[in-house]
Amino acid sequence: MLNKPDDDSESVDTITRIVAVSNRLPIKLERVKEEWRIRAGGGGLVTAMAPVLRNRGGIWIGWSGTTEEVDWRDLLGDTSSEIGYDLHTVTLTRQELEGFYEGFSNDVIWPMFHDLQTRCKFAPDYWYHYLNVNGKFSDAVEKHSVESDFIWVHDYHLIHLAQMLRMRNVKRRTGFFLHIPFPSVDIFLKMPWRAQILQAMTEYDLIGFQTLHDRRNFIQCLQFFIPNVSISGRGAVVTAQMGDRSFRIGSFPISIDYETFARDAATPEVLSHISWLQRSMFSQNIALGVDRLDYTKGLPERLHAFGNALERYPELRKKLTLIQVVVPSRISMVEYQALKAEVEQLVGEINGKFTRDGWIPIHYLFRNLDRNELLAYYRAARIGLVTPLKDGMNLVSKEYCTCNIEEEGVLILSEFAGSASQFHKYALLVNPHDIEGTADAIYEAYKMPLEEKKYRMHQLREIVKRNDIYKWVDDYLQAALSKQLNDFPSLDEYVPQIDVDFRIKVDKGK
Ligand code: GDG
Repeated sequence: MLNKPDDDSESVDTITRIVAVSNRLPIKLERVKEEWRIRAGGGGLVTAMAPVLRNRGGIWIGWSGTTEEVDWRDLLGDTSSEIGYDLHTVTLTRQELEGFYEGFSNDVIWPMFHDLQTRCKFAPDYWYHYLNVNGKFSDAVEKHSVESDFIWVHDYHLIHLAQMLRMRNVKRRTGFFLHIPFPSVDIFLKMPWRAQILQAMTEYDLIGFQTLHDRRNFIQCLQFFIPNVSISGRGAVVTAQMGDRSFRIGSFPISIDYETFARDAATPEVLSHISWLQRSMFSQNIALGVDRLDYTKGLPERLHAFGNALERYPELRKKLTLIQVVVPSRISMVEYQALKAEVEQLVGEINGKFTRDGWIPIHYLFRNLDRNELLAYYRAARIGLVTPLKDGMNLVSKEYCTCNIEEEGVLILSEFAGSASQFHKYALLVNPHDIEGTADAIYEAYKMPLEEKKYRMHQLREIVKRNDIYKWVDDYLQAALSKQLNDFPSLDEYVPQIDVDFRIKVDKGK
């Protein structure tokens, strides 16, 4: 059972509604000439949260994705009624966005928590913007939620939310989930605002991490900074006691909707895409990388490893083609532009060196794929190359295995991806910094007997199937509230999720 909270906030038994809070709302906004278009967003978090929120009176609070001043009320009202839960926006100015999002979130916490502290820009201004915007989010939570709600805050942009609520005496039960890794104490010590960040995390009733490793790092930091903390319990969720306050700390590896991915990968549309792919490729053997443009994903290291494999194992030439999909991300930031240039230069060098007789070693795509295209690549690829320098979990590794329905693919996985804690026995684990070691793994995967490939891939797919996104939600809610997904009452009849496409005229007066 859950420890009784030390304040008099709502008992867990009476909580019937979830309020999800994340930096971005689960919608995609597009301005097309004089119109705003809103589409329901995709992605793991939306898939995971939608069943908890939809038709259960749930709420999602987040930034709309634009700094333009738009009156969202009508439009979001319509969208809410279609998707089955309410959306509320937090508006941000350009300056706030730069300081809070691009600055503190993405230039301090993101590199620091991925062990890349030399990339951090510790600008004092960022910190004040971060606190200020967390304050804005807590205003929105106070305004739109009631005491019997459970406030589920997602990710590193909003670490201070529970603390701000408590400071304003807004009584809510709160949970936090960190989607990215948590660093070791030696790295965390470098953070100028380390004590404040740590203290703010302890203000939640439940803090969730992706892996036991992240949870251990966090607990070690707590014990370093807060001498009177004691930890009790065993298993995935333990209890921390600090004076008369207690809270829980757990590990909850996030996942994907296995059934939907596996089903969609088997459709005729995906199959026809695969035949097109195989006709247009010189070689039948595809190695695949799918990553957001980010320096944590190990893109240059992977390209070096592929080039090294072609160099040292000539039999791979004309036989193995790498398709590298890079999804544009944070492209306004200088370091991301530099990374793009580096990746493109490397692709050019490797292709320039090894291209022969119509075979091009690396097919490089810098864009978003549509879903069927992505699933076709996953299903067709004989090698999945997932080699981040550090990753909270990495959903691509899970999607690749799930969609590889012929079970003839091999997953090459970085030991620094969170998913390695679940996949270590059946993937080929590599240190992404070890160029020759990764090149050897590519060759090993290429040469692996079919029987062994099938055995390994089957085991990997079983792991994802048993630990899907619904189990993740259930485990988190169980730890937070001793409830499961089905315990949240449905207010209405089930309404299937609709891919909404709303339009709103741009008000030129604003
Ligand atoms: C953060 C953490 C953690 C990619 N390309 C396309 C596309 N995608 C989708 C994939 C996948 C998602 O993007 C990427 O998720 P990851 O988990 O791999 O990475 P991050 O974006 O860094 O996510 C990470 C995650 O949060 C969840 O907690 O696992 O560690 O860093 O779902 O499918 N989707 C489409 N076209 C593409 O071209 N449609």
